[in-house]
Amino acid sequence: MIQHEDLIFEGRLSRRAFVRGAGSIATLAAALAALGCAPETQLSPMPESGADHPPLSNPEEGGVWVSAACWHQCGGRCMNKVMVQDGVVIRQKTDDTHEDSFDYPQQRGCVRGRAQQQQCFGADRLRYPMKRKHWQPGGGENSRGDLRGKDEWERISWDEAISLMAQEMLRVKETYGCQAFYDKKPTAALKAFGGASTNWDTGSHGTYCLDTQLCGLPWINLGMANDRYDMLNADTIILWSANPAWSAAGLPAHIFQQVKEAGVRFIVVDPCYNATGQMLDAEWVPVRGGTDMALMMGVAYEMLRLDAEEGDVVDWDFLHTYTVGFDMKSMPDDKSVDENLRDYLLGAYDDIPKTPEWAAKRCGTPPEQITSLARELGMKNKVMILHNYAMARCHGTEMLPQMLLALGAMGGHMGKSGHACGTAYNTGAGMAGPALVNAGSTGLPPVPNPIDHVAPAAQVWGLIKNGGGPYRYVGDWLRLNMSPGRDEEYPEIHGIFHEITAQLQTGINMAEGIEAHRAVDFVFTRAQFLTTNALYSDIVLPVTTEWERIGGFGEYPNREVLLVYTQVVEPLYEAKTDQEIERLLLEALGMNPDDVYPLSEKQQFFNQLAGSTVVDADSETGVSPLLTITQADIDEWEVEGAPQEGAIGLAEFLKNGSYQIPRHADDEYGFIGYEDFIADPAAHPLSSASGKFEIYCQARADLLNSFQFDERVFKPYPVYYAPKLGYESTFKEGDIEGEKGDYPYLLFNPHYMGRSHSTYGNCPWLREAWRSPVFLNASDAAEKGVEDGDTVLLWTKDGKTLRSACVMETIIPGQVGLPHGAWVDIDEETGIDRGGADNYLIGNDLLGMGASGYNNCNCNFEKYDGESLVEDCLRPQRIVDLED
Ligand SMILES: Nc1nc2c(c(=O)[nH]1)N[C@H]1C(S)=C(S)[C@@H](COP(=O)(O)OP(=O)(O)OC[C@H]3O[C@@H](n4cnc5c(=O)[nH]c(N)nc54)[C@H](O)[C@@H]3O)O[C@H]1N2
Ligand SMILES: Nc1nc2c(c(=O)[nH]1)N[C@H]1C(S)=C(S)[C@@H](COP(=O)(O)OP(=O)(O)OC[C@H]3O[C@@H](n4cnc5c(=O)[nH]c(N)nc54)[C@H](O)[C@@H]3O)O[C@H]1N2
Ligand code: SF4
Ligand SMILES: [Mo]
Repeated sequence: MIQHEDLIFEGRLSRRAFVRGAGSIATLAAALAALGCAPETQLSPMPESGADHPPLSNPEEGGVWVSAACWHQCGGRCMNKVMVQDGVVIRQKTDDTHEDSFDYPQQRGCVRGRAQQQQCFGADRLRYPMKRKHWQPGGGENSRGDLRGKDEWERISWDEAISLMAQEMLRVKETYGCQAFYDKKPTAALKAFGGASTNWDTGSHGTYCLDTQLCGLPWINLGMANDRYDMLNADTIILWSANPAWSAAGLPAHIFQQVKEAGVRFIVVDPCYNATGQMLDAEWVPVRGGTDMALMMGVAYEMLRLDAEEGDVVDWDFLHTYTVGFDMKSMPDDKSVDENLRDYLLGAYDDIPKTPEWAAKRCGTPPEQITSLARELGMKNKVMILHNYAMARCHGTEMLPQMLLALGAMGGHMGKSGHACGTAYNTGAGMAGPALVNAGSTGLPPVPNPIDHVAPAAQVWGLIKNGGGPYRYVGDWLRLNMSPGRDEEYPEIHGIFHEITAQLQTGINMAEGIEAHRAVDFVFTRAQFLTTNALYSDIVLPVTTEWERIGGFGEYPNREVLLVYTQVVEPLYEAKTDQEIERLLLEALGMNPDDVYPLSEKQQFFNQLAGSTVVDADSETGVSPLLTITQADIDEWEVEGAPQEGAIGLAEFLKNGSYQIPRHADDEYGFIGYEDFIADPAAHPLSSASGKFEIYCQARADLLNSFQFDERVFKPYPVYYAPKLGYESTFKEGDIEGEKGDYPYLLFNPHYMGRSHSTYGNCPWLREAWRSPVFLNASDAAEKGVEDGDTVLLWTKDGKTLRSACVMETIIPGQVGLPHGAWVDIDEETGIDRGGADNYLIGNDLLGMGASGYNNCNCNFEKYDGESLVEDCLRPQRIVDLED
């Protein structure tokens, strides 16, 4: 076993060297520094003043570069290489496999990728299985659930951990059935054992999860913007609720920079002048969180007015050929009401024309900017609307996907070069089109979850805490479709498993989640650190990082590259891989692990390699094998397989760490979203009932109305309504002309550069380089006597947290930004979190049709009169050391 002291970075790696390379202040502007910079980071000692670190004479002697995973849900996918010398990582670099150019860009990593070694070798890595001292199997009083999160830990052996877990799992299954297990994402072993109850959440894509394919958009609206070269053909790109400088770091953000340099104009529509806006010198159209529906309606109204007065703004031919429901001229056959969006905008049904002034009262955007956005979107301009989903992760935005679609269609901005209306999401931001190179599959058989209890996210912790109860089943978009609502009974949950996600930290309603954890018989978690899931558990199993595994492919690389990584070090301490853990558990449960995992991890990786393909116009299937694999390779790997011919040799691919397709402007890989449909709508119908874009969509309205979470009945076309939590509720009795209420500010949770959700939230380097403050508008702060750097108490009706203030002119007044994913740190006496955890402030409001609503919560803040916060990087990590 490798010893801790051999690996720990303190003393070997200079924190200052890292910070110098990465930029040191977590302001929005610092995002610029986070984009891929110099290809190599010097990690050999660079002594702090007064420190006594002996320099290595030749740090590279005997070192080997290895392709190292960067495996999180971080929005990018980049090359990461580390130099390993005697089992220790001494250097790190990103893609230098070829020169960087627009045609053949390097896949450069971001600041988080460079901190990855603190994930693998972190001082807070879990080293051995642990049991909570007062927990005993058997349920009831034995579990002392009230002590979860406060109890002491005991080191136990793997044998003891697995046998305790198996004993409890068998007991609960026998007594209550597997429905009494809860797991947000059950793994293959748990599903094979009988499955678990779970929950759904609108998560990443907000209301785009609510079956937008019924109105003709792709599933969760993915993939129908244009190839990156086509961005150069646009006059203007509107980044609507999108901040790729943070949320798609690595190549996508770099491509946007180059498109800007080529002369394309950018606009950002956002509550703050975000890092991308600053990077691209964009025009800022400010909008309050969760009020984009009002803004879009004001813009659409202005387009109609300008078209009537000046002509050539609205593309009526486009609307009447490719969409239904904009006006009475093209209504869908299945309509249930004779109403349409145009007449609604003009005020035909409620006597309220949706003028810029009407909109501005709600969204805060100056009316003249609403008019200029309308002009910009006119049919004569080459415009791309590229959106991300923050604006749809809001209460009251169920119909937002149809409203944005209507705006795009009014200007005819789909299916043509230089025009687009689609997403700028993660690695696909600005880079739409089918993948040109793909990994193969592992060959593992799929294992379905036999339990079909899926509660809404807002309700699940309450249901667990209260021993089950009635809920409305509506399916889960992750199974590709939601389902019509029906009444169900959520079972009494006896055991919680955390296997893959950071659910207690990243799911909403954390305070009630902690109570739910304290109410069950057992909580079993596997983790790399004492995550929030682990903190409130009974048995915690140490799991390896990707650096300690045989190898793999980062999920979701951009379309032009396939990245691969290989093992960096042997498993640290007593950590085991997820599959090793599951095999042990299956065996202890009296099952045959080979039924669930018939292939070794090595064979699975080999299968993925052998099955990798690259686009090939000459082949019948359109693809051919990526890799040349010889019999000698197969013998050396000791796996099953057959030799094959491909574009690159196995060893070369693994050493290089990627296979990338060089591009050029006129190559055959260009892509324009919806091009086929626009060329011939009858031959290429969309996924809606009419085969066209449905601005009026009966099927989607019927589905959403069947959920019945809300007494509201949705019209089948976009209509503005004030959600129970949103801008209107920051006023007394929701009266936006009246006085402000108890929670007068809108809270949103930007996905933060220094973290990937909660991942890296424990990383000291990143805590220092990307401090996690609360973003406040300067005049709001001044009104409360808060200055930059002051400790601020921030609260909602559901929780309280402390953060230091980052006071900015570049955030719309009334808006408060709390970065997503910071690790909670609750003072048990006061109940105040000192960690800045977003979900500690978000409650169990099941509003509208179940949108998680992170981005239009209501909050208040004041200067904190208690003890000031210390810098997060100086706060102790959650380290459990039972050896000494
Ligand atoms: N308030 C608020 N909440 C949000 C959001 C928001 O904007 N605001 N955003 C939401 C969104 S879009 C998303 S996608 C979710 C993300 O929610 P999660 O997927 O829960 O986010 P992560 O924090 O990345 O959690 C991944 C966990 O897996 C662990 N892990 C990493 N590698 C391995 C491994 O190999 N094996 C095992 N067993 N574990 C591993 C990590 O340590 C980490 O704890 O959060 C959502 N929550
Ligand atoms: N660094 C980093 N990158 C990530 C992640 C991460 O945790 N960290 N998570 C990844 C994942 S899984 C996801 S789902 C994506 C999420 O990516 P996005 O959906 O883009 O989410 P955010 O980055 O929170 O918000 C994007 C921009 O929208 C703005 N915004 C917030 N609310 C509103 C609103 O109501 N209206 C408008 N117009 N704008 C609004 C924010 O200020 C921000 O500038 O990011 C991915 N990339
Ligand atoms: S964007 Fe993601 S994959 Fe790329 S270096 Fe950063 S954390 Fe790693
Ligand atoms: Mo996400």
